[in-house]
Amino acid sequence: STPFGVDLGNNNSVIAVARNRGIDVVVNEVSNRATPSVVGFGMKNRAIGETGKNQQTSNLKNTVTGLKRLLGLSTESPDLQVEQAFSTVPLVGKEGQACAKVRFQGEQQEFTSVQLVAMYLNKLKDNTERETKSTVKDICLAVPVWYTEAQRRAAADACKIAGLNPVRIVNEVTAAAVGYGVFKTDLPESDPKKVAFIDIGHSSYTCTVAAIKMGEMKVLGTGYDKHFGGRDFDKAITEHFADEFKEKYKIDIRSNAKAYSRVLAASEKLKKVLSANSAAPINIESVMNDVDVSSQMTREDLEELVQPLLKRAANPVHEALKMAGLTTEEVDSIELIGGTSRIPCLKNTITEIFGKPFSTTLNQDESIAKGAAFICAMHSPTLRVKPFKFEDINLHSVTYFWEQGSEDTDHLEVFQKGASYPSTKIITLYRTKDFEVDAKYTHPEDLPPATNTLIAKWSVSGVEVPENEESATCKLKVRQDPSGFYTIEESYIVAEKEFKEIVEQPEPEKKEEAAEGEEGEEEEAAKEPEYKIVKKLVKVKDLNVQYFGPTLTKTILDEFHEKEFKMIADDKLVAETEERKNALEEYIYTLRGKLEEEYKDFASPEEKEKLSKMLMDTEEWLYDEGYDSTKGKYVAKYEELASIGNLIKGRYNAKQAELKQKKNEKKEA
Ligand code: ATP
Ligand code: K
Ligand code: MG
Repeated sequence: STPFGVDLGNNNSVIAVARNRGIDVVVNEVSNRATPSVVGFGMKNRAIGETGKNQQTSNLKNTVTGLKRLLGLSTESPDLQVEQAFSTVPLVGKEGQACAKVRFQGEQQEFTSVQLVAMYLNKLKDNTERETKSTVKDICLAVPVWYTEAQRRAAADACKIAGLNPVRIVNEVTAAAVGYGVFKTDLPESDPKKVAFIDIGHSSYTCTVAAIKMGEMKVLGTGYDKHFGGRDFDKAITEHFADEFKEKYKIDIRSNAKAYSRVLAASEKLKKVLSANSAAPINIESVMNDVDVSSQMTREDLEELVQPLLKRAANPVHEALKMAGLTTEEVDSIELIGGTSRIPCLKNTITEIFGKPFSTTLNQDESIAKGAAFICAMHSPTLRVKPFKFEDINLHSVTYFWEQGSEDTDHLEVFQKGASYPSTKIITLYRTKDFEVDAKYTHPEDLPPATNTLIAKWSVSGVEVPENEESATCKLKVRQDPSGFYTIEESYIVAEKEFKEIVEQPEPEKKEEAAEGEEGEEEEAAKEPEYKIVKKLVKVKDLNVQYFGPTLTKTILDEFHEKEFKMIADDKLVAETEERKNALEEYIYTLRGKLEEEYKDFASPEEKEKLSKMLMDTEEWLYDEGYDSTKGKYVAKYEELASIGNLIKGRYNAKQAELKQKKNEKKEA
């Protein structure tokens, strides 16, 4: 399968693939290099990506946005309220999971955040397979650095429902930094360069500081503001105009979802214009109550409006630097990515924070997806990529707990905040029976509110105490894996075994001297090497490790997978039905036209009369009963017309061929 990297953006997503020639961004069905992160639900089918975005204003109540923010969000989380404020779809809870409530295929339905992201990923996959004419199975998915274990697991589950194999979940900015390290040709060989990467997107702001040299990258520190992005700028502008329009036109767009959403869209546009111009207009016809609104904003107005936001830009940078143990002076280079980093006052703010200008080596919009595709390729058994080593940084200390046995403690902080991952540790426990292990965040107070402090539970079974021993020595291989998941990779019992080992004889130095007199003795010693008995710990039995964590069970994954592919089949059938209907309609018009022109001498008057009537009847049917019919009926009607149409066409074509031949014969003569 083609290595596939996805930058799942809250606003739009970028996909890239790795091929022999390199890493390419894949365009979508309308040749855009980014696809709106939108899932819309209709009477019959879903509209995902571009089509969903196109239908958004006319289908606000059933168009789900903010997929990435919803993913894996618990209903207890205050962030659900934040997202509800940006969403036009009611967000509800089902068994603790955030769901969107929509009307689909004529019924009220609820879809979990994991299902929604799966729908979207499936669309991206489908698009990539079509564009690259290859199959896509393995995926490296980029997610925000602030995703918790539960959110990362939800991301992996969404991939699985979409029929994808998540070979790695990677932090977005880490993926961009990998891309930087892989493609930049002038990196130092030894003393690594310190680079600060800043990503300001639609909904969040991240600063990641990394040490990079040829073939190697290590994340040193990360800071973020989860609620700082382009959408907050849009909201500030919209709220400003909401007040202005209330005063000026006596209309309250806040009371009208559609009006508010139109002003929001216009505000985003205005914001973008202001990135390149010093002033920009806003004009919306009949925004509500038949009122047309118009106004304008200058770059200074905007800057004034977003002052409270700009003040928050420094904190994530300082946090990242603190974690990295670096000062702004020690940072060699600053890279800005993400759509919102195009805003001039934000650029100035970043420059002020560091006290130096930034570079633009990376493509603002595509570097995350490209880095992710490269990482996916690193995991591919078939594609060979340039060797590159990289390590990310752990943001939360994690402690593993067990029921105390004969060891002197019942827990151990295994992974520290600020340590690098992937990383592996071995824990030794002395057990007489099967046991359980829990992993928990060490400092719940550092976590987003409503995060479950329990990361996972494992039950380890198969423990047998070896003969002549009091307990089994159980080894646990605990790992923070490349995706950042806290795991127990394996567990096994070890026991001391005795081994006979040859004692290495030091090469006798006095060989030459001894050669004279004590020949006999020397020879005998060489023939029979000396042995010693050594005791070694060896694995004597593998134990069963069963994981219980925030993932969906196999049964539910299978159920969701099945549902998803049923919806895909429905979408496909709707698209094909529409296609056949259009084909029928078009055939009626062309055939009618030709019957009066080029075919007119090739049909008998009876045929003409019969066919004309059929064309008229079918046309009437199309606008009446056949307006909303089945694919089969459209095909049948088409074939009915074509059986006569093709007969006439055949005669016409034969005549044309005959004329052509005559012409050629004349030429030759
Ligand atoms: P996130 O990373 O937060 O999940 P995302 O990856 O979808 O979101 P990006 O694609 O990096 O976000 O950026 C989208 C944001 O950038 C939008 O809010 C958009 O309005 C903003 N944006 C794009 N172009 C410009 C511009 N020229 N000036 C100002 N803002 C812009
Ligand atoms: K994006
Ligand atoms: Mg982004």
